[in-house]
Amino acid sequence: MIYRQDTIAAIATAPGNGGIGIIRMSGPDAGRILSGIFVPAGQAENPPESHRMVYGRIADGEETVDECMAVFMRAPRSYTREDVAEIQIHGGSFVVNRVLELCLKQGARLAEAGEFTRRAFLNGRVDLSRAEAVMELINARGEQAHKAAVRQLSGGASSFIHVFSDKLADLQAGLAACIDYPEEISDEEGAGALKEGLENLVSRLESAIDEHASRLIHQGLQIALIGRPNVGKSSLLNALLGEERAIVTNIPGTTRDTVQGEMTVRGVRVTLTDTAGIHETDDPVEKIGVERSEKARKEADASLLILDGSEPMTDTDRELISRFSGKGAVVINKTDLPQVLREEDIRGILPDAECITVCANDPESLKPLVRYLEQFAEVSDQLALTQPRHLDAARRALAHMKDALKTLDSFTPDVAATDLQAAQAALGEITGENADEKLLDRVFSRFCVGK
Ligand SMILES: Nc1nc2c(ncn2[C@@H]2O[C@H](COP(=O)(O)OP(=O)(O)OP(=O)(O)O)[C@@H](O)[C@H]2O)c(=O)[nH]1
Ligand SMILES: [Mg+2]
Repeated sequence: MIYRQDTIAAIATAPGNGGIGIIRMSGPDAGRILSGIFVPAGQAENPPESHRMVYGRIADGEETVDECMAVFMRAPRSYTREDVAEIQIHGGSFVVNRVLELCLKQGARLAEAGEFTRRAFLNGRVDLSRAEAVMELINARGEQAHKAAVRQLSGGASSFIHVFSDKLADLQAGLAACIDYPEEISDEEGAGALKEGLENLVSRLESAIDEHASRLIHQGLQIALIGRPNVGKSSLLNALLGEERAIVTNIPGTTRDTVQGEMTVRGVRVTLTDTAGIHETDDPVEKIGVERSEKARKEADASLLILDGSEPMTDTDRELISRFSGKGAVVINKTDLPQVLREEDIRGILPDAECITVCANDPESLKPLVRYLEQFAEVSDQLALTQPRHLDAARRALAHMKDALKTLDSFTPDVAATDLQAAQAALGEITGENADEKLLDRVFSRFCVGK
């Protein structure tokens, strides 16, 4: 594995102006470079004593570039397990870039995306799944995503994989015994015990691969609001979001394109898509809008078919109800007005329809609808594997284990042994025990520079 032992530097804070900007360096020359540009106030050592924040200034020759706080962390007690220096200056983008340039001039190399964390991994401070959790935590956009990242960062995925792969190793040892001592262990006897153990592991791994939960955590829930024009789709979107996101008028056809907004339900990010009212039209713009409504409905995890409770059912309503497939509920809106639409009429067309009544003008009336959405947002907070990359590796491991089960049936233990080896290798990709340069490039390219 290529590991360049040079000193890297990067801006660790987000681009743009901010209260504080941080420049970070890691590598054998971090201390030397820091002392080349840092002038501590008073009599402090330079580079400063390890793990001590020291006030001073950054100087370019005689010129003062900024006031700063600097800290030097001697290896191995640092994020990367190398010598690390961090400089906190005022967070203007010009000054931050200027200090970075000074570090580069003194011999540092500009870090690549995720290179600090990659070094932490290569130096054995964290395994791959914990290294990835750093980025998951930075990218978390909801409570559930945050919780999953913290679990992963504290070793949730790693310990699950370690325990699991130890059990798999026990089975591999048993299998090796069957292969090596065929006269002592009969095929039926050996394969029988192994099969039971393997079936057990297969079902454990199967329940750990929860695609739906992983999608909820990483992409959130997609909900489409559909219906004919003027039933109150945009009003409902605004009411759920608690803001005037979409234009609402009493003119049918107000919404011509999809409009999205985000809310949080049970810590899961929910994207609501308001759509153009579905109706027969020759208007080319409206036609595209209607097509987009259909697309939003198909792509959503669930849809809400909105009806106007104060009006009799129209042909379009009837058609939409009869075509309403997949997950979702029929929402009867405008309950503040005299009601002419009856739930029985809806169930006459769609017997199992889940009907919810609301008034978009009354936030209190939305509670049953929000409770309905909550059932789609349930995520166990015990999940060990939540990241798509981990699920992909676990799925491959599972497939190899199932292949091994089949080959055990046909008493070919040596083939099963190869399958179990492949399963172990796939699991090793999760923790990084089995990670090549390409895999690491793929993982760390998702990181930001400076992390
Ligand atoms: N009384 C009453 N009026 C409502 C309610 N919800 C929406 N409206 C009114 O119904 C009209 C249409 O509302 P919109 O939210 O624009 O309807 P839409 O389904 O988005 O319509 P299009 O964008 O044309 O497809 C507006 O005049 C709203 O004020 C409600 O719960 N009660
Ligand atoms: Mg609308």
